[in-house]
Amino acid sequence: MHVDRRKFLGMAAAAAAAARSGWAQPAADVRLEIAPLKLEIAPGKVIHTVAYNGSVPGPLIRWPEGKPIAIDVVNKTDAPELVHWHGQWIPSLQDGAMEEGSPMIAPGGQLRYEFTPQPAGFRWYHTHGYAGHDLKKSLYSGQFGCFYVEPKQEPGDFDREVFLTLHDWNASMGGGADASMDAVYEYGTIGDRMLGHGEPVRVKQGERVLFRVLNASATLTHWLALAGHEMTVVAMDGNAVPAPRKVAAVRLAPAERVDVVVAMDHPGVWVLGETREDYRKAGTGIVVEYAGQTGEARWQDPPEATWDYGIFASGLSQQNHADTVVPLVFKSKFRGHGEFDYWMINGKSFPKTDVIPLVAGKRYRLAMKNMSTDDHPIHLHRHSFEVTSIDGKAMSGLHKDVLVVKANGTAEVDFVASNPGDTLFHCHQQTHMDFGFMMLFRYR
Ligand SMILES: [Cu+2]
Repeated sequence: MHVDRRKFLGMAAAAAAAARSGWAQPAADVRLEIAPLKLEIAPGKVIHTVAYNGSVPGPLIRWPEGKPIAIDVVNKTDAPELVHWHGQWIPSLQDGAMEEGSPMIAPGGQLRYEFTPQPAGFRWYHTHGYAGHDLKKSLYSGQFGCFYVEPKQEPGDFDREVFLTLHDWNASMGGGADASMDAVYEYGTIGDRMLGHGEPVRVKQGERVLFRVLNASATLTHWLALAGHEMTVVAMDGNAVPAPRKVAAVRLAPAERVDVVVAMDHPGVWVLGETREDYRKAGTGIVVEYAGQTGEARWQDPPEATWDYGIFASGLSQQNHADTVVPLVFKSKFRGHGEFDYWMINGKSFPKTDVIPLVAGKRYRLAMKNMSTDDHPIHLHRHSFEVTSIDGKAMSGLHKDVLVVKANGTAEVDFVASNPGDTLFHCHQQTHMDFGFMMLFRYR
């Protein structure tokens, strides 16, 4: 279903008229309050951050596909804010990205977002503010939450559903292997606690548990495994994959989601955590405890893990033809020791990147070439795309809204211009998006 722009504007005008005349608006379906929070992630370890409704993650929003929702957001911080509804096909002004024209919410102010959640699946919401050198702001903070858009019919081949969010805390600038700088962190959490300091996920033998996992880190890619178990990947970025596969570990770049099903067939107390020991020690993990089992949570290294999106895709047979190919070349500009690099798309940094005009209804192919030594989890707003090739290998049927384009690699994704309005494209790595790695598509 396409969004009717006139209808949307009409609703906004009616709301404005109501406000002027002093009528009370009907209560919103959801209310989010953005406010400072002291978050204790382990005894004595307190993070000073900003979050939604005093919790990390913010409240799970679960809402039927196609049913309009009204969400009031109140900003109780001293900086302008906004909320982006990641992965949803909604109008630019409701999308929560200032680059697309969505309004900011002034300190002390309030804004009602109104849209019709779609498509069904695991989406999320988060601030889309600028952090720059302030590594406490935007996605370095606790401003994120899960948004599950319920399909009309839930396949539901599982007994228990668990949402997990990964986040990294207390960022500072640090040196990478080369001379370039990036964010480094003191702690990691799944949910609001470090490994060993929160409530375990409690399961029973014989259950099939569906984990919906979001990497809400501002900059880090995480690898995750459940000791003693394999996981079947059934969806990526909330969309069912054509070829569900069993894997020993999953890789999640910033903003990516996976839905994995685990057959609980190995009783014990286990660690579901980062595959790398230093990250587990920093806190990235959670305990999974079978009923009736006690003792110290156990970890086992999974076999050497690799990540290949292609194994979850279909072959070539259903591949569509794109009307227009848009070449995008990613490069960095080293700015000296102790400073973040600048990022360029086709030789230009945002806001000087070209605005690319689209024609509604056409199918576009983004042909991306990463000429840098960093991976880039690229994200397209307000649309989903189909991955059509990675490093020259063609594929079809894999629908996502974030895709890692590997260092010195290539990738192609197709999308149909089916949701008119300004559409932001950017790297979801905060130090990249804040330093030039953004551009806009525009169509009416
Ligand atoms: Cu990037």
